[in-house]
Amino acid sequence: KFDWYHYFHLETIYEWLESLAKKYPNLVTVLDIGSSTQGVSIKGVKISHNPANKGIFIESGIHAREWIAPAAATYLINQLLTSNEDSIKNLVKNYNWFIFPSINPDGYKYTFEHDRMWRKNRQLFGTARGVDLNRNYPDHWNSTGSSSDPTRYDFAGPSAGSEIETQRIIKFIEDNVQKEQIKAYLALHSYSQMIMFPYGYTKDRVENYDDLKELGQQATDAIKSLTGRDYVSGSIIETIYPSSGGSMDWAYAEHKIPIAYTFELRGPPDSQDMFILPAEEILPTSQEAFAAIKTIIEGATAKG
Ligand code: 0X9
Ligand code: ZN
Repeated sequence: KFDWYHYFHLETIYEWLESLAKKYPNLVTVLDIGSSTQGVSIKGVKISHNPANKGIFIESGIHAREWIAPAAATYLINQLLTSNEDSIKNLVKNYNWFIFPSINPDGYKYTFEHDRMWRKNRQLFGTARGVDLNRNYPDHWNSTGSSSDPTRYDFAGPSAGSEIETQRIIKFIEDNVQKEQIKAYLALHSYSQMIMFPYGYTKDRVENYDDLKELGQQATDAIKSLTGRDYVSGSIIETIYPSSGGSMDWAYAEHKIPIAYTFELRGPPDSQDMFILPAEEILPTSQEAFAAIKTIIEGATAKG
């Protein structure tokens, strides 16, 4: 039994993905892009109706403690597969979706078993552990908003792309970006209620800044009318803070994937632990994420 009223262990999420492939054999394939540092598979699904369609790649859970992100990714998968709304059916008809709910499986498991507030992967560095995988990508690596200190939460790793989890994603994108015509790279995080686009490392504006800003604004408007929540849209550096080595910056810069967004979903109303979102908020937060993604993809489709 799977739902959007509880947070689930990695194994349960993976069992659910497998059950979808059985239930929708002509539409859903489970993808296993290889194992993590500690030998756990990084799994996702491909939802494809027509091999010739353009692709949309979605990662979540790069930060282990942001539990709402994998939950919202599973909600997206479920909407795409079960909705009777024409506009949602069209999203499946017109695009191939590659959705990976937890691209840091070791970290995610660790937050269930040992430390709810763990963020990084579980690689060992002497007595310290963990690389912030969202600082490890080979684009302006460790230039700003990251650290060379393995004890810190924003440790960029010993070198660019050093981590197995990073290498798995890089290889998947490299192998598939042309073949699958991947046009969008979306990353799910929490908490700040933001819809962000490149870059994180510089204030220089990307070439399609105006389009990304406009689509981001439309997405925040969609959320506002759905749940009344205020989200803010802009580039990473102008909304949240400078940071380098993020996956989305890499996908945009290295592979020219033009539609690139990082979503910061909800945190709790007031708490010391902003990553601990009450389970009652999984559904509305996932609905917000879905509305934003739908708005962005439909808007990008209209722009051509
Ligand atoms: O610090 C981060 O990685 C993200 N914020 S979080 O609270 N979820 O940790 C936002 C920054 C995203 N930066 C890049 N993609 N470069
Ligand atoms: Zn995050």
